[in-house]
Amino acid sequence: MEFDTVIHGGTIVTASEQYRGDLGISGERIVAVAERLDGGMRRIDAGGRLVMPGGIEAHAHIAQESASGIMTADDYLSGSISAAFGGNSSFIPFAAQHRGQTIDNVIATYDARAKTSIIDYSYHLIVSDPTEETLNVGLPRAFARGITSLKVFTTYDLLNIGDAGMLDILGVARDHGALTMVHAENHAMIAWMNRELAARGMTAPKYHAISRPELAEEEAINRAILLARLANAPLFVVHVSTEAGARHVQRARAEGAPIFAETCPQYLALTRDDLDRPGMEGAKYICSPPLRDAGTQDALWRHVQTGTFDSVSSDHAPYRFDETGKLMNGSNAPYSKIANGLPGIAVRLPWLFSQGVIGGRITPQQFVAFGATNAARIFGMTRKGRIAPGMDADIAIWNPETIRRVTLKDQHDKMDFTPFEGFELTGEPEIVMTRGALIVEHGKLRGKNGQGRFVARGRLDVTGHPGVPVKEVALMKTDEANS
Ligand code: DUC
Ligand code: ZN
Ligand code: ZN
Repeated sequence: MEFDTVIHGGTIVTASEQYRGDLGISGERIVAVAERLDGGMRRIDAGGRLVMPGGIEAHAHIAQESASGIMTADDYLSGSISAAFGGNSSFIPFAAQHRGQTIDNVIATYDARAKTSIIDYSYHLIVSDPTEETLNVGLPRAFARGITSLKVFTTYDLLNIGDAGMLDILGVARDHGALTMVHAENHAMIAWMNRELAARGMTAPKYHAISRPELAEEEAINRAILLARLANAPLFVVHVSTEAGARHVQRARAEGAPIFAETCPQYLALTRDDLDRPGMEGAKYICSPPLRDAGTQDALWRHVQTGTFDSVSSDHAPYRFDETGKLMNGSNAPYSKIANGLPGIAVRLPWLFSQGVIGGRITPQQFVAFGATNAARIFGMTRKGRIAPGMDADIAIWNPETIRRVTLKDQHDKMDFTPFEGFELTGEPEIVMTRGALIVEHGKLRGKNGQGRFVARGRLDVTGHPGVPVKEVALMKTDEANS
């Protein structure tokens, strides 16, 4: 067989194994994996390096207006370039519905914005207005188009859909094989803390972490899981930042419920002390849920290691440290008026490789699973996230030995800071491909504006997750069948 490209001499790493081998690529697909492959119009020598599936960034905010109207600094061109330099071959940013908007209109808006992406993409919807039209027309149409996941919020005045709205959405998603994702923090607890802090004049950035107690996440994750159980629907808990929240996920999974979850590098690498930097510097570290403490980091690492989390995502939410972003409400704004979110799409995988694999905390196989394979499976990217014949040739070749310090310039995004500045990282992606095309080669951008394609995603397969039947729902169904 003649190949367009052969990658030879590397160590192939998948989510389950690691072996010396060559890869043959024809057109956009991997067509052969063998101990040795000759030929190839182009031969890439991966000698001594790790040949892995290109990363899938399953949580990023790109060209997205927040509910209060702040636009992210990155658009699909800069966001995808930054993702590619970080070892990603595809990503799934959010397409956010604001109240009053139809889902068709939201998708049309993001289709126009995403045209410049250099890597393949899909969207998770954000649903903030679960009207009859949204539930019965907009969502089914989006699912049919292959947009098979959506995120809801239990907090923020303009996004919180309440328990009833969440049950409605869980039911519709379940009926269509789609996956509901949740940002879980208790709205009333946060509002109460905000009032208590304001009454004491405590408005500096460091109070952001105080205003969103760990209890607020614990309660809302528990509640979201129970609502999902009642609706007999799968649920993906995003950006878990607390040990207690992770425990709820762990327990539900052990009981067989189809509950999935992620954490993010910032919750493993940074702490609330970062919010207490001089002046307004702490504003750079405002994200929600907030940064916690060193003890929580250790606990979250244990949950990464023992399988509570399916992926480690960046939650790239790029708001610059100026009047277009963090300081939109002034250079002395109270924490409650500062945009929530940190950038990190380029640093996610290098950081996880360095701290996880080189640091001896996770295996290279787990790294591949957290960075690509699990997201492909859960979010229905059926041709991505694995190295096997027939899969898209989405490949990242990693040098496991390079040592670098994180700099803003190397992020290739439109930000004016990185919260990971100066971190020393070992290992980096040297070559990144999407569907057989080089997009990054030894620090040089090869990908072209618009080269990325929309990926229609499949339904979630919940085989192996028997669920936890709710007695009363079962009784209702029995009576219905007998009537
Ligand atoms: N949730 C996110 O997922 N990202 C940024 C802020 C937020 O509330
Ligand atoms: Zn969120
Ligand atoms: Zn996010």
